[in-house]
Amino acid sequence: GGGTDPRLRGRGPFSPLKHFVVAKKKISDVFEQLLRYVTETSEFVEETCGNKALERIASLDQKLEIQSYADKLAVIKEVLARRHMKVAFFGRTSNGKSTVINAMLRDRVLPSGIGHTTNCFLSVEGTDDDKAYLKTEGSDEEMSIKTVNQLAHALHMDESLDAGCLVRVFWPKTKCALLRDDLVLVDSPGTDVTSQLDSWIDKFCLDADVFVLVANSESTLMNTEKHFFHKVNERLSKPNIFILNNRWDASANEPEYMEDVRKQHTDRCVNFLVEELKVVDREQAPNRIFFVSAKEVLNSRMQRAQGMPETGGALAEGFQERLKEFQSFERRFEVCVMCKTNITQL
Ligand SMILES: Nc1nc2c(ncn2[C@@H]2O[C@H](COP(=O)(O)OP(=O)(O)O)[C@@H](O)[C@H]2O)c(=O)[nH]1
Ligand SMILES: [Mg+2]
Repeated sequence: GGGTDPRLRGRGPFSPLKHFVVAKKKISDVFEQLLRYVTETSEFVEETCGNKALERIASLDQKLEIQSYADKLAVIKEVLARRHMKVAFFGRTSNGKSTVINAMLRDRVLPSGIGHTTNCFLSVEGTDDDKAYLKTEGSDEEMSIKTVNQLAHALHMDESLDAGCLVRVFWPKTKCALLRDDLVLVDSPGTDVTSQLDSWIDKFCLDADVFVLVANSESTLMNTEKHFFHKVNERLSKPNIFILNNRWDASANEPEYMEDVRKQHTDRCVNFLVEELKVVDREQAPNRIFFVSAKEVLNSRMQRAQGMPETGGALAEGFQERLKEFQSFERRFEVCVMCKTNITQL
């Protein structure tokens, strides 16, 4: 008990992951205890085997059986401790993938913006170190990064980085609650780069637990975006997919059309998930589709972190609703991640 677990800091009061972290800790403790008990038993039986007076306590078969329990428990303990969850973000260039990830991490971790588009995949994972650094594919060298601009620069300068390679960004766990739960977030170069679709799916998607399609609410879902998820769907059974209709702040400029536009997008997205991909049923679909402004959420969270008021005055009409919608996405997302980390997967 107690609310002092550092993994719980920085979470909202209703975060399902909070409960999950506690539950996982308890499960780990139970297995830890079991393992200790079995190991002790195993050692005791080991001793008795060489002792004539005690030989009726356990046979050799029983001794081996107990040893095999200890081995199994050791594996379970390891899996419980290590299980990384991988979340992959897709969508066309400039829809706001990097901004969504930054908003979720509550920090400008990844470079975003027109000039900062990269060809490679970027993963963000937590490190217990105090510093941020990156590793490029096939190298163990840790390049330290101090700012996002430095990261963007490093990515641009490194000509050995091919399209479709992976750069791993390590970010201090102390800075982001999500990273403390061993979540790995993968940012993709954009589904408009289609030539290597199949190899991408093999390399980055087959082991992803959750997919987030970052769509642009100012335009319609593109065929390239859909095509990508059709391909993923062929390879994985019922992938967990969320659709974020990002840049929804733009709708505030045309409030008279807002409801119509929202309904149009929603119908298309529901149709895509339910009829085309068949990954969720109609009742569940609304829990997978959200209208958000990642840019606003990131800005307000950064402002708040600096002790400034959350609404910086310059925010567009309807900001609070969009913020709430982003938060409900995060809650649904956390539930989804939790359900994937199931003890039955062991
Ligand atoms: N108005 C608005 N701009 C956004 C939003 N999300 C991202 N942007 C901007 O769109 C540009 C591209 O975003 P980025 O995250 O780099 O897109 P990516 O190529 O999909 O990773 C950046 O200048 C962002 O600031 C949003 O919700 N609303
Ligand atoms: Mg990007």
